[in-house]
Amino acid sequence: MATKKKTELDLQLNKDQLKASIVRHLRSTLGTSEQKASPQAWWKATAAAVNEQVYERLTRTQQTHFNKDTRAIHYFSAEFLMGRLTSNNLHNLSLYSVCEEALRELGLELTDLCEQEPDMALGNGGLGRLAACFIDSLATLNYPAVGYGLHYEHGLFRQEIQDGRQIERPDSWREYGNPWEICRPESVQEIPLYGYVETVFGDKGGLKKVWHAGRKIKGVPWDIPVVGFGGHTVNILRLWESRASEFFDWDVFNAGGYVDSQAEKAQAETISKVLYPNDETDAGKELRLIQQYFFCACSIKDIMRRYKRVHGSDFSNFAAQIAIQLNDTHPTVAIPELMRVLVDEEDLNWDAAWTICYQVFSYTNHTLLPEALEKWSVNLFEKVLPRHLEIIYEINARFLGDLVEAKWPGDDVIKAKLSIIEEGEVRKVRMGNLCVIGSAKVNGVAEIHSKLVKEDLFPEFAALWPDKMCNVTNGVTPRRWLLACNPELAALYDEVVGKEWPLQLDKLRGVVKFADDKAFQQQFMTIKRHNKEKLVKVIKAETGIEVDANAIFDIQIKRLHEYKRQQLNLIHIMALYRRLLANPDYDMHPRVFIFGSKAAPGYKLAKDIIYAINKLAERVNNDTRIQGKLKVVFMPNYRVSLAEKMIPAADVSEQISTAGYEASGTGNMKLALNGAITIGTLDGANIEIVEEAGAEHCAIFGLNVDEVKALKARGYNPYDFYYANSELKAVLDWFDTDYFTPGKPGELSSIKRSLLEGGDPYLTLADFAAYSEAHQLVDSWYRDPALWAKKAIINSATMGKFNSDRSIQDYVERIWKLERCKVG
Ligand code: GL7
Repeated sequence: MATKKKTELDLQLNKDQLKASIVRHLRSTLGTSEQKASPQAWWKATAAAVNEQVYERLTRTQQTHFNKDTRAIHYFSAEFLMGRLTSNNLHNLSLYSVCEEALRELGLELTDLCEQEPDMALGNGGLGRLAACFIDSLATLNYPAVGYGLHYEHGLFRQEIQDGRQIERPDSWREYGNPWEICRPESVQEIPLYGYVETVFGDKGGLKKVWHAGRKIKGVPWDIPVVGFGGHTVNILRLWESRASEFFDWDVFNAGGYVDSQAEKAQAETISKVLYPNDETDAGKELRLIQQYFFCACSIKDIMRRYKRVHGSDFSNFAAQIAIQLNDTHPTVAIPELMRVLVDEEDLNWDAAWTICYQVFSYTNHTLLPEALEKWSVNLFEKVLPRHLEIIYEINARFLGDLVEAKWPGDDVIKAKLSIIEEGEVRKVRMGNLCVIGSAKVNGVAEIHSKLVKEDLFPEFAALWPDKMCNVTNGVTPRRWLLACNPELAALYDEVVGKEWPLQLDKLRGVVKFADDKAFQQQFMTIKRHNKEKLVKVIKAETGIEVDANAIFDIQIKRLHEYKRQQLNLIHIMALYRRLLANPDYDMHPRVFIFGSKAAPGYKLAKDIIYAINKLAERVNNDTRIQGKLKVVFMPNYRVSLAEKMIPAADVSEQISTAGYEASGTGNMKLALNGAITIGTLDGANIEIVEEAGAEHCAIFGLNVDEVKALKARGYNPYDFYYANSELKAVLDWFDTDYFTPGKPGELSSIKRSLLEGGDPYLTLADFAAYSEAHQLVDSWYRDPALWAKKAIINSATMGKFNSDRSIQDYVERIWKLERCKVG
């Protein structure tokens, strides 16, 4: 105890020390002075001062893990949507208020300095943000873990809105330097690509495969320290940047082809240039396959290097030491890569190598959408990764020949379905099948989703391996998504349930007994009010739109996709507008509908929906006839740091996907945790949110998964709903006029067409009437302030299950079998 205290004291800075450190860094690291320093320089000096603490703990963590030779989880993900790190790191080191005071004495506001930090937007949406929450939880729970991914030079595009339309601009998150990353040239790797495979005689007799690469790429690792809450464990997120390797550079250069060598160099460096902006779809592009292979191969080499440092070439401990989680199918190529390294480079026989592989990997499925299950053409694979294609054929032959044949003798239909290779005009490698075959465990991300993975997506695999499929419901880190983003509510919870809730979110259940308490309700709603007032200012600054904090703030924030049904929200707002125009006394509490959403650049209809929301906003917000009862706001460039401002201010959370399509959702958890009431379908994690909060405290509407399936099976005809509901018909017909786009009729017609001629694949019209009723119910609840406060409090207080620490603990128990490792 005495020694523990000493180490903590050693590390804990006081205000004066931190202040001195910031000023010292301002001068010695940033080369400026208190008089001249820009806010940007002050932010970097602050980060440098914090890093002194971070690095000390990082070193201790690495030494402890090395000395104890611990088993570790390696989280492979093409995306880590980290957002900003300053406030997060300060909170996790318990330095936030110390830093706030130190800066105040220097005449600076910490919250202003935090605004200097660009978001690290190395992800598209939920999948990437989940990876970021998970590495936070792993460090917090003191598990040895490494995140592995790509060091994209440009993260997700910056969205500008011009005349209502989305314009994509490059994101340059590290243009002026990023204080949180450390380059590690000592751990550079070289990665082969292209070329051909030769069969030779091995040293020990027998045949051996040698892959002669056509090109080699250098992988440079950048480490982002991941500070656990409490500051004990600091793990790393290791991101690989591609560079031209000397291997080909010099060859071409010496042959006199300097310009060609420059072209190859540019191509090599293109690999980690930019994040693909497609959410839930696969571009099928060569560069994307190369990106995936590049970061997986670098990471496997890195794991090997570390393993061999201790165990040499004895691989008998490999599976006991190493667990690798594949975040979706994007890193699947790691499976044949590990086989290649073990068989071709380490000379293990196939069976020994496969036994290791099979135990090391597990796979998380994040979506049922067919367009997101990656398939690569065999030709492309053969060109880029010729040896891997051979290995995949071998895995497949053994799987079909042994396991499938034993279970379903002579059944070629099942074989065709389970094969890693899809036959057809263009033969394809099915990465989903490879993942399932090569993994010890396969999990979905919410109860209903995991059930559908088992029953609809991979039923034969589930029959073959009944224990392989499991569920781990997603979660979010309460440090970022309550403690840091909603400081007033966090302080209230500290008072009422004690300060342990950021680690034990279930403790918030202790708040439920105050849900009817008038004084508590008032405190809770005053905080909500303050958060709304702050958002009012942000909205004004970002869009020029004036909104009233007395209105209901109804928020839909997520990627734009037809299955998420922003178009349902849109047509409902149009219906409300019509009701108000038809009857100025139409009885409704004033509402502000707020959207935040990026569309994939090539997703035309999604972009049209953004345009329609903006055109509707222009019309509605400037129409004095409706007396300010309705406002529509589209917040440009939705990103993590904007989410942190919007979520605490939400009254209503829109979670309205077609049942069966949203694997989990995580925004739904963040909004409810901050006291928003969910309007939602019985989809993804909404189902579990309702279970926790109680059905009476959520506004659930629409078709459930079985009803969606049944309606589709019967044959859904959107015209049935169009003709049967005169309001719906009028709203859809409005899209063909120039009411929202003066002088340009038809500019919004694509939306109507998709909902009628297009067959409305996501059943928007089928759910419209129920959705409209749910809104009326929410409106009636809001007019009773005590009732509303109670529901909001209960929602927030019952979200303990959705702590990402709980998700990680589930992964540990069901899949990873890790031990915690206390760092002194
Ligand atoms: C997603 C799911 O759509 C989303 O529902 C889930 O919460 C998230 C994390 O598990 O994963 N799948 C996916 O491909 N993307 C997601 O956000 C991009």
